[in-house]
Amino acid sequence: MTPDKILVTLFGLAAIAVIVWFFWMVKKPGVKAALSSSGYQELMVLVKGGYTPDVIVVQKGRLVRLTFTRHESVACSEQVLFPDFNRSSPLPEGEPTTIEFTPDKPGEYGFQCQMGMLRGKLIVE
Ligand SMILES: [Cu+2]
Repeated sequence: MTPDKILVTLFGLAAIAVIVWFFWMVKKPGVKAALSSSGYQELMVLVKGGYTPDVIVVQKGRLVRLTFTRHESVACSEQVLFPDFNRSSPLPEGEPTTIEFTPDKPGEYGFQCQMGMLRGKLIVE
């Protein structure tokens, strides 16, 4: 191999390493819900091909109020479920829909569409 071929190969391997690191090793930090003046932890979630943000960070022991707005008509996302908190709600297209609950234990809890294809994570600190 000529030096420039070796260089290209090394560069390629480095690029692969970076891609692997970026997609599998980096933990998404998540978006913290904002504390409102009335003591709620509030966050807006956009529903379109997934949940944005899909990692939500809240504090335990305070009421959480998540407002989902669905900007698509595909059936997949027409419901959102929080199985660990016994909450679910239909999400009519274009209508902000609020889900409220109070997490009392720290941990990671999933939320999803009714088929489990769209997924998000709630981190309770
Ligand atoms: Cu779905």
